[in-house]
This record gives sequence, structure tokens and C-alpha cells, in this order.
Amino acid sequence: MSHEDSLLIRALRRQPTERTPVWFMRQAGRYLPGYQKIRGETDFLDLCKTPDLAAEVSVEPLEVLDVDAVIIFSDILVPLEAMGLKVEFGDSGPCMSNPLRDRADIEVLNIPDPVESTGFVMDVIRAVHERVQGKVPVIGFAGAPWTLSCYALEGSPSRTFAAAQRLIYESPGDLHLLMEKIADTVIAYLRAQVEAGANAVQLFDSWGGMLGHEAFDEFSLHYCRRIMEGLDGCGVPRILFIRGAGNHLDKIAKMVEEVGVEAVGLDEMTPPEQALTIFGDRCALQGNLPPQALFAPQEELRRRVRELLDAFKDHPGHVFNLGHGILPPTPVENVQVGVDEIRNYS
Ligand code: 1CP
Repeated sequence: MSHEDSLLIRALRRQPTERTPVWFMRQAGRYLPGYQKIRGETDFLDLCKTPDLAAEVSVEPLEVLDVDAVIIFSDILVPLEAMGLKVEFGDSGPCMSNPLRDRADIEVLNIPDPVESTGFVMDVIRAVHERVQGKVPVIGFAGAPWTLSCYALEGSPSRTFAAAQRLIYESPGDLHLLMEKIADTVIAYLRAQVEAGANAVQLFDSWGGMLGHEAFDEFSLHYCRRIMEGLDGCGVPRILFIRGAGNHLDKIAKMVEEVGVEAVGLDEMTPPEQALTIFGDRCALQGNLPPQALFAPQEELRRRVRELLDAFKDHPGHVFNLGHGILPPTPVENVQVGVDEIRNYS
């Protein structure tokens, strides 16, 4: 099978498919036994940098859940390390021992060559292709400049990302310098993933929704647009996910139309009817079951899955997904029940 004919790629290109394809955002991870076993023996970044193990973890959801795509196992913070930040993953999430403190720190950051500095990610893509042998497409990804700036300035996960939020008003020129460098890095990084064989790429702006409405335009949407434009002509569908952007759907739809972005991921806060009205069939839509719904009793879960499929049934390019990543204590059987209901829906 050519990847162009796969269910997922057809849906992303808004061509009719016999059923709704499904893959999950952050589908690998702590709820899966194979992942837990490997993580018990391997540091997170070492896992990202060992293509054979990373490929094994990437394809585990395919084997356990029978999803329609593999998302490569890596993390959005990988390119920040290549830029010069010291990234570590502790029990409470990622942290950086040298967060950016002033303009000089930003000036010395590299715009790395993606193959030289993060070639292991391209090796993971090739190793995944070897394992899936054309059965499903392989999805690459990167973090958007605003989300990556949040971590680079804060140094750790945060409820507020105050260091980045403050820079918007205190020294926007410094923030733009940082975001320009990240944007150039991400464009080259995603292009290298496509060259290595990624059949679609997703851009995550997980913290875009925390910005004020003007700051959203200038710091989230503007840089997402730059990256989407920078990928123009790369030959694979581009998926844009900006979490918490329900108040900005009109602006996102306008950008998507102007740039020709193939697909938008919806978070669970966005009512499907609203997304359908605003986006129409300008792009494929991916979403948006709340990840928490996977804790519902199984009959209730099946009902919610059907309800969501009903809501999107007239859209030519719906891809079933969660509104955000799978939560660590999620029972694997419930995820399987969700996939089963999608497969049996007609
Ligand atoms: O299967 C997959 O989906 C592939 C792997 C994947 C992806 C797409 C991982 C592995 N991370 C990501 C993207 C990512 N990483 C995002 C964007 C998507 C989102 O909004 O969830 C973000 C914000 C991160 C940053 C990150 N990495 C966090 C969040 C910290 C915070 O600020 O709250 C955490 C906890 C990680 C670690 C991580 N990355 C991936 C996994 C499986 C884990 C858990 C590591 C572990 O404890 O074993």
C-alpha cells in the first residue's frame, strides 16, 4: 500500500474513506506495559536517542490498539537541547538546568542542523518504517515556538509560564529573537523528518491558549503560520494543534485557508458543532474526545465515541483523536474499547 492511499492520509486530504481513521495524541506512554518496562530500565532522553528502542515504543500502540498511524516516540523538547539548553526529564516532567535569563542567553543559541544534531530522530522514523512495512503512515512532530519558549524560559513545567508571559510585555524584542530562532530550527527539523520518511507532521502549540488575545496573534498564531508556510511544498499533510484556542477559531481558520494547512487538531474544550461551522471543509479536523472519557464505564464510553462520530459524520476529513494526550492511569482495555467502537461504526 502506498501511504497516499492509507486511511489517515486520505482523511487528511479530505478524500472519502470507508471509515474514520484513528490515532491518539501521545499514544505511547505510561499507560502501556511495554513502555513502562523499557522506561524502568532506560532514562527518557536515552530512550529518545536509541532508535531501536524508540521505534519499539512507537509501534507498541499499533500492536496493542490497532490504530491507523504511528506517531514517532520523541518529545517536543528534543530540538531545544540541540539549540543549547540542558534538558532533563525527571519524575515531575521535563526541566532545564540553564533556562534563558537574558538576551545574551538567547543570542548564543544555535540554529542547529537537524541531521547533525538530532539525526537520531530521523533514525527513529526509518526504524519505525522498517517495522510497519507500509501498513500505516508514520507521523512526525515538533513543538511550536511559543510552547518551546515557555519551557526554555521557565526551565520546568508550570501552571503559568510566568517567565515567558512576562517577556511579552517587558522585552518583546528578546522574545521575538528567541521565537525566530526556534521557528527556523523547527522548520528545518520537520523538513528533515519528512526527508527521513514522515508521512505527515504535527505542530503542537500546547500552551497557545494561555495567551491574551492580542498576544495570541503575535506569539502563537504568527509563528505557527511561519512554520506552516516554511513547510509549504514538503509534500505531506501538516496538522496544526493549538490547545485552548477555542476563542481564536476564526483567526485560525483564516490562516489555515490562506496557507493551505491540511488539518487542524481540536482540543476537548471545542464543541464539534462550532468547529464544523467555522472550519467547514477547509481542512481535515482531528479530535476531540476528552482523554478523561476513557475512564467511563465501557458502555458509556462507546456511547460517547458514537456521539462524536455522529457529530463529524458529514465532514469529509474527520480523524478520530483525543482532545489531548492519554492520561497515565488510563486502563488499556478502555482505549481498546474506544478503538473497537470506531471500527464498528457505520
Ligand atoms: O505517542 C506519542 O504521542 C509520542 C510521544 C510524545 C509527544 C507527541 C511525547 C512523549 N511527548 C510529546 C509531545 C509533548 N511533550 C508535548 C505536546 C503535546 C501535549 O500537549 O501533550 C508537550 C507539552 C511535551 C512536554 C512534556 N514532555 C511534558 C509536559 C510537561 C508539562 O509542562 O506539563 C511531559 C510530562 C513530557 C514527558 C513525556 N513525553 C512523552 C512521554 C511519553 C512523556 C512521559 C515520560 C515518562 O514519564 O515516562
